[in-house]
Amino acid sequence: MEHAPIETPERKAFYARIDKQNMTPLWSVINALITPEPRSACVPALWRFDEIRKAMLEAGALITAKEAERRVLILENPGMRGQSKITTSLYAGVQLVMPHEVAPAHRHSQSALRFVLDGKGAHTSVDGERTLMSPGDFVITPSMTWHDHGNDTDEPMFWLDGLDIPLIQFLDASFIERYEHEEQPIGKPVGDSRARYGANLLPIDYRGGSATSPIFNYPYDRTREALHQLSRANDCDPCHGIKMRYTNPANGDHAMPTIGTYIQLLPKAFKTSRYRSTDATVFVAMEGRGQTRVGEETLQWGPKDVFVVPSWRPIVHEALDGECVLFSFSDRPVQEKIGVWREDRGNA
Ligand code: GTQ
Repeated sequence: MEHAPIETPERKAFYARIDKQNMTPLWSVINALITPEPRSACVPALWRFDEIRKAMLEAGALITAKEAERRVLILENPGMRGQSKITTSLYAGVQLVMPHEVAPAHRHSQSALRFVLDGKGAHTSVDGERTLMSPGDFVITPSMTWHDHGNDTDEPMFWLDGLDIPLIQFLDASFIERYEHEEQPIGKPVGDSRARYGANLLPIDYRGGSATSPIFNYPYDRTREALHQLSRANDCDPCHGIKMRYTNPANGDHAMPTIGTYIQLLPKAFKTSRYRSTDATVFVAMEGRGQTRVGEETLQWGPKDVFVVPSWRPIVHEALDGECVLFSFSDRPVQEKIGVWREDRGNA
C-alpha cells in the first residue's frame, strides 16, 4: 500500500517553517522516490537512418568536424528533450566525418563506443594506434584515452556514438583535455591490439587490470561469422534468439565498464518471448527488417535504424524479412556491479 498522509494546515505550516532550513518531509515524497517498479521519463523511440543521414549531410554543409570538434547530431529521447540523453544514464549521437576531415584529438573521462553505420575505411586513433572502420564494427574509446578520427576515403563516414555522458554527469566526474595538435602521433602498426589481445592469446606477462577491454575494434566480419555458425546449431534463446555479449578477453567481463554491448541474431520469421529487464537499451538494426513491440507501441525497423527501449518495459522482437542482426548497448554492467539488475523472462 502506498502511504499518502493528509496535508493538514498544521503540517503545511510546519513544512513552510522547515523549508527555510532546507528540510522537507520524506512522507510527502516517498512514493515518488521509492517506486514499486521503475518509473522512467524515458520513452520508446526510433530514428530512421535515411532521415538521420539526410540531416547529417545538411550538418556537413553547415560546419566542419574541426570547428564542431565532433560533428554529431544527438539522438534525444522524446521524453527527456534538452538533456542530451537517449536513456536516463546513456547518450547516443550519430557522427559524420566527411572525406579528408579530421575530428581533433582530445580525451575525457566519459567512455565511448562507436558502431559503424555507413562508409568504409575511415579511421579512429586511440592511444597511439589507428584502426580502420567498416559497417558493423564495434570500436571502443576507453575513459581518458586520447582519440581523434579521420577520413582519408572519398565517402562520408557515419557511425553511432554511445557514451556514458549522463552517468558521468550524475557522478560529477567529467574531465576533458584537448591535445596540442589535431592528430596524435601513431606509434603502433594497424592491427596491433587485435594481434596482442584478439587472437585467443595474451602477452605472457599481461595481467589485465584495466577497466576496459584492450581490444579496440571488434570487427563485424568476425562477429557475423560467429553468429552464422551459431545459427546453424539453431539453439535459440526464446527471449533473445542468439544473443552474445562483447567481452574483455583478459577477464571475461563486459568489454566496457559502464556500457554493456551485445549482438544478436533473429532467425528468419523468429518471434521472441515477452521479456523485460531493468537496463534501458539502445538497439541498432544492422541487418534485416523487423518490429519490436514495446508495451503498447510497435517500432518498425530496417537496416541502420536506431531505437530505444526503456527500463522494465516488456518487449517482443520479430524478424519480418529474413534473418535480422541487432547490435545493442545498455548500462547493465553498472547495474550488475551494484546488484540491482533484474530481468523477467515471463515463463520462457
Ligand atoms: O568522438 O570523442 O558523440 O567526445 C560526443 C562526445 C563523440 C568523440 C560524441 C565526444 C565524441
